[in-house]
Amino acid sequence: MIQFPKDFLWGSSTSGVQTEGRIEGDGKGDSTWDYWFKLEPQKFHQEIGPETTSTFYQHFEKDLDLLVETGHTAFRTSIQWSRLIPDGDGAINPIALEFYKQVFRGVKERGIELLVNLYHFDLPMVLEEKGGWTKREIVVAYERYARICFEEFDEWVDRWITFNEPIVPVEHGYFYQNHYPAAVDAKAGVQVAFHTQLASSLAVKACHQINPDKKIGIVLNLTPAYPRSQHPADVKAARIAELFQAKSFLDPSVKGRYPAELIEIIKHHDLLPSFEECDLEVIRENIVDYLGVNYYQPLRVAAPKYLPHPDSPFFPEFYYDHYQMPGRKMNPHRGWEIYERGVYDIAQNIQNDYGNIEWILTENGMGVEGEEKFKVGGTIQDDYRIEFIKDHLTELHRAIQEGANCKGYLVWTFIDCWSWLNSYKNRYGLIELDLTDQSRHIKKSGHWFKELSQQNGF
Ligand code: BGP
Repeated sequence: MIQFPKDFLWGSSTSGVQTEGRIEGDGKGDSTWDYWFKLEPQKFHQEIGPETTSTFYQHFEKDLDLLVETGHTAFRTSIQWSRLIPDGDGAINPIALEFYKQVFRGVKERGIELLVNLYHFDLPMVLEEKGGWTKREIVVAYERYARICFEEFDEWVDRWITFNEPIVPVEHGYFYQNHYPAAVDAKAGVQVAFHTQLASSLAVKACHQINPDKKIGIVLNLTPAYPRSQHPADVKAARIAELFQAKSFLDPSVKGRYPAELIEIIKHHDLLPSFEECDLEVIRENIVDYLGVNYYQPLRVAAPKYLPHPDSPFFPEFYYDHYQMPGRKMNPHRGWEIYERGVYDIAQNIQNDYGNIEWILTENGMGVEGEEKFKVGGTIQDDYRIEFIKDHLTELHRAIQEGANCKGYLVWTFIDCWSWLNSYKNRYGLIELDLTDQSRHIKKSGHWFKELSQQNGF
């Protein structure tokens, strides 16, 4: 039997924007997702937008009971900035304030550790219209929003999170066009990344000022970049891919400074962001207390085959090609590689290069398209998901035995949820959501997860 340390946390992660939905009179303002869906619904899988997410707003009490039924000892969700402060930096929406208080109180009443994230890809549209994360004013608005959250909800929140996967809106908003504003603009992207980091560091500072004992962290999608081979050109490609993908937020968040090589590359392409000297001091002095780590699939790269066209706008892929390893293990239902060993490697990296800072595996899971086909006798028999979780936990356990400072495992996700442009395409839940009537049905993995949690291992 694989046994985890005492008090190891078992639970799941989700976000406000992916679960709450919207109802008449709730006072919520538009986020970039609400706006983009109105503008271009065809971009969203089956044209299902964020207002139709899994109705957690109305059903949260029952959903919180399901947390207990599936053995949760920890739960992570996010506050929607556009719900709490509809125009981003103006008045607080009293209905939202009450809603989040009820939810957070409800989690605590059930004896569950609560992790609350302030930002899961969702900016109030009013702020986006003013230039969003490209403008310095946004940092001030975010800091104010963060302070309001700390002051209003601190008594229920065990751990705060400043941002979820902050590199994702940079990549997809300014390079690959899967997030609004769907631009191709490296200079803006770098500025957005810098402002996001500064905002995160300021939130850490504010949190500690309000409650010095409270833990605050950032959630990063960390994966080592695995080179195709040990050829120096492949190894260099992997090193640079990791600078962009992971270290761009990992180093300033945990070490308080940016990697010198990343700064050199950014400078070389004339992409340095504008900043003030005191910003660097804020980043240096306000490192996180812990890390959340999301891990789904490895990043494999090779040295680039071609030189970029001299007129091409800058892309990180000037430095590496994505690489598909022959014979890789696949999740055919999502099209992602499965590489459990990645968890161990992440743990080693944190242990050896990041001072063995405390961390929680905050997202890991298996997305499955067309999951209804695995339904037998009314229950989804998701043995593949159980196996996926077990295999990753085995690697995590190995790392903990070797000294990794990991305090918990949160699966993505508890009830099947809406996911950005993919909408409801890939199902990840321990609990099935029937979109026709919004009913919830515990999957085989949900029952198994309860045993896992109760036995603290498997
Ligand atoms: C993570 C995000 C989640 C969720 C998950 C699954 O990166 O933090 O919000 O969307 O990915 O993604 P997908 O539904 O695209 O498979």
